[in-house]
Amino acid sequence: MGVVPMPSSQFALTVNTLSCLMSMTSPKFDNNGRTNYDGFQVLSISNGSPQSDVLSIQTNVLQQLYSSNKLFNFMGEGPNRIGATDVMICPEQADNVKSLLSTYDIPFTVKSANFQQNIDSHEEENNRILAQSEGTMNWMAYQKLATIQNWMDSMATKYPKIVTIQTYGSTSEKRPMRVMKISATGNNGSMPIIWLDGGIHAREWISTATVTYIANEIITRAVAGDKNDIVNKVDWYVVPNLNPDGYEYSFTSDRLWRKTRSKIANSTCYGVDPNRNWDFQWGSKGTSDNPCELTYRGPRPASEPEVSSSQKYILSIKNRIRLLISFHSDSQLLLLPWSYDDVTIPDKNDLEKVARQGAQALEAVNGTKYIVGTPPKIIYPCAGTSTDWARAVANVKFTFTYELRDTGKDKFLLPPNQIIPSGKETWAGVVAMVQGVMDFYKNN
Ligand code: 0X9
Ligand code: ZN
Repeated sequence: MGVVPMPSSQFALTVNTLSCLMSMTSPKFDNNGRTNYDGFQVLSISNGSPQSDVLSIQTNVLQQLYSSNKLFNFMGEGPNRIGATDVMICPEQADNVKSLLSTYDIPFTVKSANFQQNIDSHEEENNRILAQSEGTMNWMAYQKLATIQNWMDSMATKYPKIVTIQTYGSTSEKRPMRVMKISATGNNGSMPIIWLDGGIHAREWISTATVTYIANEIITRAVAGDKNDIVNKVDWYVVPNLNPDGYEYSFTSDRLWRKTRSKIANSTCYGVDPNRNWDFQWGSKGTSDNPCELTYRGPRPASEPEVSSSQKYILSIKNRIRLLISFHSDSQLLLLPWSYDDVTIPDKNDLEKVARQGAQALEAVNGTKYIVGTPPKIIYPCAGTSTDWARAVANVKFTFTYELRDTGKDKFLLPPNQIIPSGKETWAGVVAMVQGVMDFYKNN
């Protein structure tokens, strides 16, 4: 393929002159006040082969389009190093962007000609299944926040010796921050802790669904008197919704909402990326200072009550935490520190061994493949993440991030019939990781 030289300054001008009449930062609303993506297109832009000139030009073009933000909103968080990058374009700019990509020989396909239709059919399917269960918890569909909260309470009521719920903070919109503690030996505060959290990013519904699936597995086993070490030799601390305001908002108002819902001073935009807001390496690579962007880091480290209360709570139990896993989607990755920059941790081999055991056990269930590595190497650097903070500040040696299903087909609109298969395989992956970590501490 012919290599088109990259006229950077000239190109920047081209990008700046493009804009959406209704930009992503002031989106359209339907009659019910919900954000509407009618006519928005999704393009899937192939990433080419690493090292090729085409890739660097493409990365450059994408980077500039991305930082001009008003143009379109990435379905992901920016150019990925793997697979394809999905971008969303407002109707007014679709032709312009497509011809720009063609000019630079960047291959793309139109993945959706009207993204609102994809959202609508995903929602109709989920609502149809939800209607059959009338607010009772199950893993056939993505559950509303209230259903998840009620389920947590009902587990604690039913199995008070095993399950306890603690509220450790409250959100910008005054929702409780809640952790479910599961302890087969009775929550006496002496066992090593496995920490799992989901829903940091609101729209990544499969993360919350998978985390509750796993919690349910543990409870079921504990109730049945399972004698396995993963039930009896550890306590599980599970936060299904680390960003409850955002989760609720993604159900009621904007299916693609990612951030918290805090009000930002001097801005019309809301919310902070809670996975850029933790107080370690805050504000460095892969973070934005623009409140209207998806990766807005916030006005200061741990500005979000969701993050500051989680930090405080994790610090209060840090000496017992042996393994901390944050769940996101998508791309099927199992990530280890550091994410803030391409810096190698000294005990990389220990973490990689555990991650590989996890990925292998996960794959053995349904054949689903996960890539193990660090964010800067396989996706992009990003600073202020939960798992970097837990490792650096809370001194937890084993911290990991799962990017769950899929590899790009449906992304955040993952069909509900994948919740159980995802739950089953991820549970197997987590069990293998807990065993790996327990083996490590037995021998060290
Ligand atoms: O950008 C992110 O925050 C994560 N990807 S996502 O598509 N779910 O938004 C990647 C974060 C990876 N790193 C750590 N959490 N440490
Ligand atoms: Zn995420």
